[in-house]
Order: sequence, then C-alpha cells, then structure tokens
Amino acid sequence: MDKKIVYSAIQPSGSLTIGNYIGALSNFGNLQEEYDCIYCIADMHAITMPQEPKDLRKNTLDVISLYLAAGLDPEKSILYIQSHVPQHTELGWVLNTISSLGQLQRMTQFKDKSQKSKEILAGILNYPVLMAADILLYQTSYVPVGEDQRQHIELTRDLAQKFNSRYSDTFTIPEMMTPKVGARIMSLQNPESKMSKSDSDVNSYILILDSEDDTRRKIKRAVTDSVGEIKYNDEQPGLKNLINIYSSFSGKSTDEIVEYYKNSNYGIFKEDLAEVVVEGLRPIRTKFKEIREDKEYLEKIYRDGAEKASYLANKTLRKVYKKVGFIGR
Ligand code: AQP
Repeated sequence: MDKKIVYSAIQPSGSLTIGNYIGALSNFGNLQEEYDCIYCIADMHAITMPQEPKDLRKNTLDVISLYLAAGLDPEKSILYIQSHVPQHTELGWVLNTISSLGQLQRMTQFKDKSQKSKEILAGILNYPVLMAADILLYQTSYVPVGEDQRQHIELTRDLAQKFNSRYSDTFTIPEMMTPKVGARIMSLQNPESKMSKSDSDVNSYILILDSEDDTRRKIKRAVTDSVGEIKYNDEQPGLKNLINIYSSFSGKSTDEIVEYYKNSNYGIFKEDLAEVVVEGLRPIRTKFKEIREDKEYLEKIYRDGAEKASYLANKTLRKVYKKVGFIGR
C-alpha cells in the first residue's frame, strides 16, 4: 500500500439509514481514487447491543452489498468483516491495558447507550477501545465518519500517542474526515437526537432500503414547526435537518435551497425533498438487489478482503507484541 490509508467501518446493527449514507457511505467511493481504502463491517461492535443472530447475519451481508452498491470497488478497496480478522480483539486487549476508565465513562455514546439498557454491559464501555484498535491496526491517516464519532477519534489519537510515547513510534496518528453538510443527520421525529438505525420509532429514520412510498410517507410526517417560513436556523431544527438532507442529496447549498423555497410552504418543500431523496437513492437501491442475490460473489469479496486485511493487521500487531515484551512464537 503506497498511498495514505483511509479506514472506516459501519456496524450491521440494523438496516442502514440515510444518516449512515450521508455521513459515511456516500463519501467512501470517491476516496478510493486518492487513498488506499479499508472498509470494515463491524459485527463485533454490533454485538455490544443485543442482536438477533439471524438478523445480524442478514444485516452483515446487506451492509457489504450496500458498500458495493454505493460504489466501492473491491479491486481498489479492502472490504472485510471484522470478526474474520482476530487481530482487532488482540490489539483491543493491549489498548485496554492503557485506557483510562474515567475517559471511557465520559464518552457520550456510552452514556446514551447505557441509559437505554437495563444492565450496563462492559462491551459498551470498551467499544471505543476496540474502535481504536480497528483504526490503528492499519496505520490509518484518515477516518471518514459522521460528527457523532468525534470523541471516539479523539480517544483513538490519545491511545496512539500514549502507546507511542511509552514504547516508541508504532502507530500513525489518525485524523477525522467529516462531510461539510450532513455530518450529523437528525431524527425526523425528534430533531434534538441523531438519526439512528436502532431507534425504536421507524418514522424517525429513512432506511437506504426503504420503499419509495415509505420514504415519501416518512418525509411527509417529519416534524417541523409552526413558524411556517422556510429558513435555515437553529430555532427551526426539524426544518434545518430536512434542508441538510436536501443539500446532501442534491449537491445544492443550503442558501440556494432557502432562496428557491422562500415563498413556498412546508408541504411543497417536503414533496420536492421526497423526490430528491427517492431519485438519489434509486441507483443504489437497484444495484443492491442485484448484488445481494449473488451469494458466491459476496463470499469471494469478504474472504479476499479478510486475507488482505489480516496481512496488514498482523504487521502492526507483531510490532506491538514485541514492544510490550511478549515472546514471539
Ligand atoms: N445521523 C447520522 N448523521 C451522520 N452520520 C451518521 N453516522 C451514523 N449516524 C449518523 C455515521 O455512520 C457511520 C456508521 O455508524 P455505525 O453504524 O458504526 O454506528 P453509529 O454511529 O452508532 O450509527 P447508528 O445508525 O446510530 O447505529 P446504532 O443505532 O446501532 O448505534 C459512522 O461514520 C457514523 O458517524
């Protein structure tokens, strides 16, 4: 690998939303021309929240198919399933031994997810350490993720610096890469919280694989406000979020959108938005169907991907094991 490395992952913890698409997936294809890209389906992260095994299997294959449908080329990028590369948990353990409990407990995602669970599980607490291992194993320079991952990337950088200064230079210090618009797409029902695939309210998100009718219906039902004017500001968070979605799918700036709709009402704006989203997702929805049916093709891709990823991951892990004082086999 000669170019700088880009690494990102998505959990198969449900079917992917347009938040996952705008914040992450839609940017992945362009990056593979300029960088060596590694994309992971983070099934080990997904089990930090309860998963139905058969759904996890289905969602894992769906996510690979979506990666491919969104334009990832397996000849250019490495695409693999996290549980196929055991070096992730091996490095994760080493990083756990230098992670501070206080810092892990301060992670917003840990606080949010543990509030939603009856029992606070250690996996949710250690999630960002495994994520740090994912990124650091590949000597990653850039991590394209949504804004919600900022704290986790900071932790990854802290752990890399801590290890490097304790044992000598080992890890590249990664930087975050976020889209200009749409780095944080909010719930359609509650614009104070982010759109999440595991939200219990199906109207809060649009899935990449939703039908066109469901897409239109969910946009129609999206929460706005009683102001009645199309403006882009924090006092109208529901509308602001819809304008961001419009902007991401159309490539138009938020100013252009506001100017165009300044004399319209919310109904007309939402109808147009629904068409923009439906049109934007149509090619990926069509390609997904073809790819998802070809089990042999998918299997070949994730097997080859795991082999390439393991080779790279092993190089870093050997160095780490040597530096901490383990005797080589
Ligand atoms: N609402 C969002 N807006 C912009 N980007 C988002 N991402 C997630 N939600 C939004 C980005 O999608 C990538 C994959 O995320 P993930 O599946 O690894 O985990 P997540 O961030 O926890 O996503 P969800 O949908 O909220 O999943 P659940 O509900 O399972 O926790 C990341 O790059 C993320 O930034």
